Parts: sequence; C-alpha cells; structure tokens
Amino acid sequence: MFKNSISNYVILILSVFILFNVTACVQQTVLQKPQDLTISEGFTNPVGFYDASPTFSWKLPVSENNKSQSAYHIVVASSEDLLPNNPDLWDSKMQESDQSTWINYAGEELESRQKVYWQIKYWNQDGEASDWSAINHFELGLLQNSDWKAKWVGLDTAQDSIRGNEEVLIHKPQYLRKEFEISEDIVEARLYITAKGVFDVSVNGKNVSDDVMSPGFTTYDKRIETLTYDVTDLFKSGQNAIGVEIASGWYSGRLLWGTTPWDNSISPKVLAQLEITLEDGSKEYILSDQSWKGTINGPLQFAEIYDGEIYDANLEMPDWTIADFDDKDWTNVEVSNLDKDVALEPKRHTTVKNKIVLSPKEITQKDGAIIFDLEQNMVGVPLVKVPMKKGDTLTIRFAEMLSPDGTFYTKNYRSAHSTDYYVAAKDGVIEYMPKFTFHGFRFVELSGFDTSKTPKNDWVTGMVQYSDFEDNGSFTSSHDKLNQLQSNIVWGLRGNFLDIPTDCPQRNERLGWTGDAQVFGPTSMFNADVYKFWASWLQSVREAQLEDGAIPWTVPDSRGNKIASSGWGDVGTIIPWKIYMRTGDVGFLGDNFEMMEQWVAYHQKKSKNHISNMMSFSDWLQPYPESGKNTGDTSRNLIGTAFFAHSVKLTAQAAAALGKTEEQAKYQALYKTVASAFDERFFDETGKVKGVTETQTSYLLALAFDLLPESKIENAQANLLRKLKEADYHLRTGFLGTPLLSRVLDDMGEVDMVYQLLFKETYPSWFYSINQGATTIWERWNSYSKTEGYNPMSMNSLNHYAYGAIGEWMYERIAGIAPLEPGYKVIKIAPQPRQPLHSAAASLNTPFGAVSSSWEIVDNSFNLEVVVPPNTSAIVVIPANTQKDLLVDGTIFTSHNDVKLLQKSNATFELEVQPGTYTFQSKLDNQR
Ligand code: RAM
Repeated sequence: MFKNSISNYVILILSVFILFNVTACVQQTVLQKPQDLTISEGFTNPVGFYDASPTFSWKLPVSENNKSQSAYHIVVASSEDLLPNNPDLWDSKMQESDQSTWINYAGEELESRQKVYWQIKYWNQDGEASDWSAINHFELGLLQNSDWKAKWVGLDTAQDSIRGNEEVLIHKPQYLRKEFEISEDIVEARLYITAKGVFDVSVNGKNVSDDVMSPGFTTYDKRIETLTYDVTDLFKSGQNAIGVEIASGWYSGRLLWGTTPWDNSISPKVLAQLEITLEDGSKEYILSDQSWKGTINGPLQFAEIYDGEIYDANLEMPDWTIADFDDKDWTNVEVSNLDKDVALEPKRHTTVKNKIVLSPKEITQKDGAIIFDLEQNMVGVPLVKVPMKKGDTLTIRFAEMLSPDGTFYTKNYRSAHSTDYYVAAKDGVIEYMPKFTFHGFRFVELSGFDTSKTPKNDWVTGMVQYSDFEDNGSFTSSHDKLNQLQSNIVWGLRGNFLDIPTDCPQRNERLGWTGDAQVFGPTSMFNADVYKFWASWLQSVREAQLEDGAIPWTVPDSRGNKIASSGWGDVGTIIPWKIYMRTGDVGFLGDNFEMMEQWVAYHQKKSKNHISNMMSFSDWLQPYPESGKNTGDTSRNLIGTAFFAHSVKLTAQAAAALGKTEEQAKYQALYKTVASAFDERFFDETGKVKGVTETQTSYLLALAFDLLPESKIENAQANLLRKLKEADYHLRTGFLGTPLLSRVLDDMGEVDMVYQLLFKETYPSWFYSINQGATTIWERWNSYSKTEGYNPMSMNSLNHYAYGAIGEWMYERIAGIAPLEPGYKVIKIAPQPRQPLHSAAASLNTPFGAVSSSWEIVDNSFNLEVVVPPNTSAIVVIPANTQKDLLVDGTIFTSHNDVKLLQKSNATFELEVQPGTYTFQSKLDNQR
C-alpha cells in the first residue's frame, strides 16, 4: 500500500512535470508581440492627429521564428476595454497577407477629437500566432474649420507702419492673454491653437510645450496647420490664465523679395480654443475672442526670421501668464473670422524642437568681443548666460566661417541682419535664448557683456533646431574624409529641415527651393526618419501647384512669380516616386498622382514637337561655365526635354503601381515619343551631343533617364568618359547633373571612376570643401578656398544640402543597401568595395525593421556581415574570386536553410537570403 502510494506520487509528480513542459512548449510557439506600431507616415500614439483615414504598420520582432508574416488581425475600438474582443470601430478579421505596412483603416468614420485604440496580432510563416500587441492609440485633432468656435485675435501692428530691412513692413511681437475661471475639477483639457505668424503659449506661468516656431510654414493662402496640446495638468479649478506670444515668422515676415501671395500687411494673429471636460461631464470652452487683451510693450521688441531679435529686459512683465496679473493698460484685441478658403488642419508632421546641444570648444577675444567656436556649422539659436551691467546691450552676431584675419564672414548672409540684441535690466548673469528667429552659424560673437569678468566657454551654447525627427540610418567607413562627408551631409540635413526643406538656413532666403529638395530627398530618407516631413511638404507642393500644372520655384510659394523651372518643378514626380520606393506606401503615390499628371501636362504645354522650351535654372552652379552664368553650359532645352521624358516615365510607373493600366499605357507611349524626340534633336548618329554644348550633364541626363536607343548607348557612355577625361577626371556638374553622376557611371560598370571622383581632393570635388574646413555641404564647389579666400559671389551659402545627394550612392553602393522592391520588401545588398576603403558599414531602419551591411577587407578576404529584417528577403551580391570557397557563418557554403545560391559569375556570388544575421567571407582577387 505504502509502496503503491509512493509510485502514485511519483506518477503524479511526473505527469505534472510533463504537463508543465508541454505547456511550456506550447507557450514557446506563441510568437512575440508585434513591435513599433505606427499609423500613417510613422506616428506613434499621436494627440491631435490629422488623418481620419489612417494606415496601420508594425514590425515583426527579430527572432528565429519570424521569417515572414502569413496573416494579420487588426482590431480598433473607441475604448481600451473593448480590445481585443469587442472592437466597435473596426475588426479587420484574420487576413491572410504578408503586408505589415500601410494597411488602410476600413472601419467606422472617425471624427474630430475622437480617441481611437488599436491592437494587432500576426501569424508567421508556419501559421503560428503572436500575442496581441500592446494597445496603441491616437486622438484626432480638429479636422474641419467648422470645429472652430474661436476667432482670430491680435493687435493691429500694421498700423505702426514700421519699415525694416528692405523697406518691409515690420510687425512688433505681441503678448496676448486671457483670464478665466473654471468652476469644477478638470478631467481633461485640450488646447487647439495656431497663429498667422509664429507663437509660444504658456498656461498659469508654465510653457505648454518645447515646440519652436509653430505652427510652421505652409501655403498659408490655402492651409494653416493647427497644434493640439494635452493641457490637463496645467489647469485647475479656480482662476486661470493663458498667455500667447506671437511674431510674424514666415507669415508676415520678410521673405525673399517680399512678393508673397499672402499679404505681409496682415498683422500676426492667434487662434486658440481650449476645451475642458469637467468632473460632472460637462464641457467648457475658452476661445480666443474679443475678451482677450494684448500689448506690444513686452520685452521682445523685434523678431524677424532673417534679421534676429531685440529683447529689452527692462520691459519684462513678470507673471503675465498667471491669473491676477494687472493688464489694465493692455489693449482689447481685434477680432476676425476664419477665412473660408483657408483650411485649418492638424499639423501633419512633427514640430521643430531643440534637438542637439553644442558647446563651444574654443573662445577667442577680438577687439573687445569674444568669439565662440562651436566647431560645427549649425542651425538654431544660441542660449547665452552672460554677466552684464544694467543698461548695457549685449550684441550677439553669427557667422558660418571666419575670414582669414579672424573677423566674421557675414557677406553671405546678404541682407539678413542675423543679429540678436539683449538689453540688461540689472547687473548680473542674464539668460536669453531667441524665440522667433533662427540663425545658420558655427561662430557666435558676443560684445557688450560685463568686461570685468573673464569670458568662459559656457557663456554660449548652440541649440540645434530642426523638425523633431530621429536618425534613420548610419554610414561609416575606414576613411576619415568620407566619414566627414557623411557628417557634412547629415548636418546639411539638420540645418535645412526646419519645418520645410530649405535651400539654405542663414541668408535672406531659406526657402523651399524645389530643385534642391528634388536632388536631396532620397539621401535624406536614409539618414533621418523624414517620411512625414516629406509627405507634409508634398501637400504644400500640391497646394502650390498652379492651375496650368506649373510647380513654383519655391514651396510654399513665397515669390508668387507663377513660373516653373525644369528640374525644379520635377520634384512633383521625382519625390513621390523615390519616396514610394523607400516606403512602399502606395497610398502616398495615390495622393500625389494627380499632381504628377498635371506637372506632365505642364511639360507638354511648354514644349513644341516634344522639345521643351521651359524656363530652367539648368545645371545650376556648374563649375567652369563657359557662358560665365550660374545656369552652366548644358542646353536649357535639352534639360527640359530630358526632365519631361523622365517625369512622364515616373508617372507611367506610378500609374502601374496604382493599377491604372490605361494611364500607364498612355504615359509609357508618351515617354517613348519624348525620348525619341530628345534623341533626334540632341544626339547625332554616333551617340554624340549635337547642336548644343556638349557637357557631362547632357550625357548624364540622356543615360540616367534612358533616352537613347540601344545602338547609341555605348558611344554616349564613351563620350561621357571622354568629357571626364578632358576635365582631368573631375566633375563638371551642377545641381542637376551631380546626383546622376554616380548612378550613371555605376550602371556603366565604372565603379572605379565613381570612387576616383568621390575621393578626388582637388577642385571641383566633395573632398575639396572638406580640405578647406567644411563641416556642412556648401552651395558651391568652391565657396571658400584656403588660398583664394571666399568666393566673391554673395550667393555663397556654406550650408546647402544639394551636393549631399551623393549620400544615396554611398548607402546604396559603398555599403550596398538598396530597395529592390518598394519599401525594401526585397532588399539588394551589393557592396562595391574599392581602394582606398578597407571597410564600410551602413544600417537603415526600413519599414520592416533594421537592415545592415558591414564589410571589411582583411588581407585578401572580404568579410561581410548582413542583417535582413523579418518579413523581407535579400539578394546579396558578394564580390569574390568564385574559384575559391565562400564561407557562410564560418562554414564552407554548400547548402543552407536560409541562403540560396542564385548565380555565380567570375567575380560575384549572388545569393537569396532569408531574414536573419549572417557573416559571409569570400576571397578577393589580389588587385582589389
Ligand atoms: C538659389 C537657391 C537655390 C537654387 C536657386 C535656383 O537662390 O539658393 O539653391 O535652387 O537659386
């Protein structure tokens, strides 16, 4: 009996043990939750969201179990409690699909202010299910003008008729406030707010956010963006106050040549709607209306984007954003209704913020002033903490570089005064950070401080400001100058992505030049998470497009000159296509398709027998122009016709991606017609440019855009090589030709030549500016030289991202990561190692997760480490002497579950690789 019970006991223990293990096994097959849930162009749990028809995306966690997705299930509800089982807004049901990005919401209609919760799960390639993801959420902003009960309010600052630089009307900054009582405890409060101008808002003495220069720069005559803030914790029952500072910003400031389509004489205004939900469930609204008061007698006396600020601390009004402040001397505001033709829409990309802080490495004294060197050309404002004497004025000047004698080089700011002033109200250390301006600078000069004190590095800090996005990739190599070039590209991006893509950030310009955006867009997508940034700006491009299809030179169209340039307006076809290739978001192509068609129609209007006569900035700033002009030597008609054909081709490709077969056929045929007109008009039988000046760029356009018949291609390629030889293997390309150079030569099999040009030290080349001390990309190949000083032209920005377009090739070909299918669903990893590099590496956050490629050459062996994200596959091309073995993860490659040999040539192994991390090792020929 006893024995028996022991054996029963053993059996019991054993079965518990087995059961436990079986459960553990079952549990192991439950896949990890999906990660990085985002909506639309990559937003995570936004408040005040713009899109009532969002898309959903997620990533499969990296794990042995996750090669691909076989199905997904999305549930969407109006409250967290309803998930996952009772989704009242949308239940996608289990969908057999490998799509994990950009899935259209197809549920109940969503409304302004609505809170939405969502969750997803997926099944892997073996049909195993994941757990439900964490619950994500979003809350819509005010989507229609009719949601607004508030009115525009502000003071009439135009009446002061102050004329500033270039005789432009200057509006003094305003301080606006409102006090009110809240009778009950608050459950929730939202502040919806925007400005005609730029604003900074505080509540009960606290700043509502760290946003800078909101609401940003849009086509103000069509659309003004609004911000939504969760201000629940800032209000309390009892007396409360809200205070808003506003200045002209882009809206009524001094934009280039002042010929804005909107009216600079409109005084800046604010629109604010505070919606408070009280304990008892009722709602209270505090609206900007005639009860608000304002003054222009606050400390900020002047604020202008180009010119800087004047801040007089004697005029400070302590506690003006707190209740009980005495505003009896303040004026009643003027009130105006919403403009019915101007849409108020929630901001559709991130606000500008202080993103990086730089400390000066070196300070020097010069003529009573001190110069702080941040050792990096940057964009933003300084934070100054300086000892001063009462009544003195601190002058803060900026420069991107110094002249050889150590003085400030500011000629390239042109008429932008770009200087801040601070008037001290007492002795002691003051703290000041300009608010409604920004500067492009590496050097800061202070004068007017308390000279009895010894200057210290920490008197100045550089606050780097740009739209709030994170890095999206990295590139590095064994070569210092190439790494410096990468750094210069990234800093060019940071400096020119301040709400809109700008040509430059420092002079009296800083505009959304479309050509510059067109050439740099793809490179920016590697380096930063800027899909939302581009999608938002493209909305402005669509809004700025004129009735005849013309896309203005700058967007927003601050010049209002109603003409378009070839190669510039083509931003309307090139950026949608290039971004689609990197995101795979076909909806984005759909949003832009009509604009693409209209732009093509404009090309058509501007051409006769398919030869373009469109105005063009042409191959802008080509070096050594025979014509002596900024537009260079490549024929304007050739350029226009080439871009005509290219835009038509991209529109045909977009039509195909959108399933518009008729349009595809139509544009494909038109492309062929334009291409043959191009060939006939500009190329002779031997594949040589005829009738116009023969330039590197004319060949580049013909080859890059595929405009020549098969029979002429080889000769045209040879002619390009001849032109390069004539230039002693230097580029002779400007804004339009340069981005095509690497790709065309690469397609020709001339990777060696690309390396030669890229690593060239002499003018004109990328390293030339680095050798002269550049920390950003310059507008000109020779903006400055150590021997000859500054380029005498005043159009000489030292922070102009266009030539940084080479970054695309560095990622795609040196490190070797390129999308083979839109959105990197299939990735091509095909690094091109050459001397003088021993190693290079890049990583990139694709819509499916991180991909990376990292190689080094040790002795004669080529070592490559590759990461392929889940739910993708990669074609990996490994340079090798294929007579010798290839090692995969340290063992000789024969067969492998996740690696398949597709092809073997003399010089490469081509493999198909499933998600995972791998090392490959091949032997190279000696000459590499
Ligand atoms: C300059 C801009 C820009 C360029 C145009 C044509 O003023 O800086 O870079 O695109 O001209």
